[in-house]
Amino acid sequence: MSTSTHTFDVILGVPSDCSGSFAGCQFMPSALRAAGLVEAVGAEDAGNLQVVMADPRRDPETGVVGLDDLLNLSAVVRDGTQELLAAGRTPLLVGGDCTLLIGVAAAIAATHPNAGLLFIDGHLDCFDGHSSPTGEGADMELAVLLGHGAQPLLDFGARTPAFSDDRVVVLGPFDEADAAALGSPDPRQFAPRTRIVGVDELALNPSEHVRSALAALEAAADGFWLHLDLDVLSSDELPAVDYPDPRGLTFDELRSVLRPAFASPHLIGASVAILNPTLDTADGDCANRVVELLAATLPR
Ligand SMILES: [Mn+2]
Repeated sequence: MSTSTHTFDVILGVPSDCSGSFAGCQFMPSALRAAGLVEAVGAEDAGNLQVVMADPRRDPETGVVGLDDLLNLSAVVRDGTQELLAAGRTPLLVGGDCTLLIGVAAAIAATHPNAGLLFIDGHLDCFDGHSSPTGEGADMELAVLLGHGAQPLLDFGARTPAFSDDRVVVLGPFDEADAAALGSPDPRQFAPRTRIVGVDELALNPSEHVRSALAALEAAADGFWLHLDLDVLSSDELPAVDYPDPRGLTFDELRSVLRPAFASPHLIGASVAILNPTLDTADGDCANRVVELLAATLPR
């Protein structure tokens, strides 16, 4: 296949599942490789980090599931990412789940201290350990990066907040009202300059919203990391996710968001998370669609 691209030069798997019960996301890196990820991205495959979330219990102090495992995982992700960023590489991290961002943010603080974050997700991920219905780290990592949440997770970072709020743009959440009803803190309270474009608004003009997100990041930050939680897609488009919801984007809309972001000269790296291959078809339809999405949106 002559489809290689040069946006990313190395792929690193982070086979985590933050439920601590091996619910399936830990298979995402191997499922995407089987679907042709490495060839489609045209990057070196650096294999998987050695991470495991094996404790499904909520920490009694913080309410966070598998807190010690999550801290260990974050250190491994930080070290692995920092080594690549410090060497001038442009990595694509493949989760796993969104908790990988806690380690990524610590690596960015060390190597690109003024960088920002383009966070594309169907959920706000701004619960804390107590308000989260599940206690899973992937319910709360964005709040942690913005300086709100369980103290051990905040203390893990080299600085709090990991990202200044004017350097964070959130695209695609459809759960703002649901999250608020469940007691999720509104990130505008502790990170008022965070730009949040909900899915309905985003879907009206994805190209224009990503253009303005990239302009805001360029003005406020020196480079940016892109994080893509695949549950920003409607579950009609990509059903193999842990919390399926039809309210998300179409593939066509998401391609419009990703293309300019992947083409930006300010991109320092990216992560993609939340495909559960145990919920996919035997032929890996969803894994194939995710690889096609990347192949269709990376510049070549
Ligand atoms: Mn997420």
